[in-house]
Amino acid sequence: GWDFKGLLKRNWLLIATIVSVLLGIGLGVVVREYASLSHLHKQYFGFPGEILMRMLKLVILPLIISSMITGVAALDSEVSGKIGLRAVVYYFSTTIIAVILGIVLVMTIKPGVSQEAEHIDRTGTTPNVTTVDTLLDLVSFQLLAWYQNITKDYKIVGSYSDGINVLGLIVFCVAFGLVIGKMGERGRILLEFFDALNEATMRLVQIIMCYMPVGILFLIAAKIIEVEDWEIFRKMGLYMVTVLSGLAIHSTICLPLIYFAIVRKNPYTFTLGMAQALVTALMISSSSATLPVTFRCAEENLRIDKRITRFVLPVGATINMDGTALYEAVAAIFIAQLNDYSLDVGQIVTISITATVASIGAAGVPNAGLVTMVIVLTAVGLPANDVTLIVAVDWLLDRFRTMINVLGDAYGAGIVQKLSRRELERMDITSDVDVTNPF
Ligand code: DAS
Repeated sequence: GWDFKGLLKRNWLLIATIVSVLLGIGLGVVVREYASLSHLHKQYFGFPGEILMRMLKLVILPLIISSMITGVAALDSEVSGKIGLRAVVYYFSTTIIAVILGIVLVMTIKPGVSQEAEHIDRTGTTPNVTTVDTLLDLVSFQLLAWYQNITKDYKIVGSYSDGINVLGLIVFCVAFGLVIGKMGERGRILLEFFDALNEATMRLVQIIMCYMPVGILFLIAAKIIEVEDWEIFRKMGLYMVTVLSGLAIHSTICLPLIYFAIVRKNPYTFTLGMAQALVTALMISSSSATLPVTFRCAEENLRIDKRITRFVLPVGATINMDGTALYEAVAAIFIAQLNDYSLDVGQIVTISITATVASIGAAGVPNAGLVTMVIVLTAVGLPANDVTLIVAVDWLLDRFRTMINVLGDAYGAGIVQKLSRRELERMDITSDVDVTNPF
């Protein structure tokens, strides 16, 4: 028969989260309509949501450190090299597919052609970010600075290096993990320490997730109260439709097809298993802050091997952003269309390459993609200042592209696990350090 109670029990958190999204929207609309809150009161109103964001941000540091270090150290370097290579091939190919999809859509729909651009405010300062900054961040990880930055808000305008540098953290953890893996008996102590740290962190995450429905309710309600210009959505309608349909096609057709071709299992069951992480990403627009939930969904619901998730998810949350890449390509060509600037084939190719680079360089925090847009615009000679044309709707698009970024990482874990099953099986027989047991 149909086990309705069991279904409710297993998915209560997801159901509660979805209900709270709906309640939050309702509450936001009502308060916006009937109460005029002062600035201070708006802040109080946003408080429960802010708490959720901060709790999630706090656990990602121990989570990334413990999962990356144990993930790398538990595999021998040959195996981790192979798994890493597969992950990188997956990241790249799916990002390129997303970019191409975006370009095809924006060139067919032409959202920027013959649209009245003077409605849109053209003033603003230019964020500055270069490819060199991105490269430097690989080796400029500072723990304390990182912790300070993670707790303050990410600013759109300002130096890119002021943001959260997860990339540098990952590079450090990979190096550290490789060294531990080679240390023999003494390294084992550290490995066990970080493994226990990981377990403790995941238990904290479990507690935080119980608070999630409350936090999310107020996050979305506060956002609805705060938005000043709803009219802009109508003006930018076609542009938003282009980005959103690209994201929809990528997540419901492209990624599932690749997954099915390789894993031979139902991709939509897979997507459903990730639902909690997807809703979270949609609500908080940060892949990094969603990471704790991504981990839980992938390991608990989809039963993906921890040796894979510990490796593929944190790196994916930082460099694999299909949604952002698609968005960057669409936005750049949209801006070209607004400027009556015709692009030749070479420039289109440049856009696809720089959009990929810009998505890799974007940190997994809100609006990061908007900052790295500058790389794409300047590469084809468009005014970098024109990012300001799309700022007003970015808070909404950011949510959706973050959701697709997270989904892409999860599919990556599923696919890399399938491709690495032989190595994993061989390790099951020879290895005695067990990091695979769910707690
Ligand atoms: N919001 C982002 C993320 O966390 C990146 C972006 O701004 O595109 O995935």
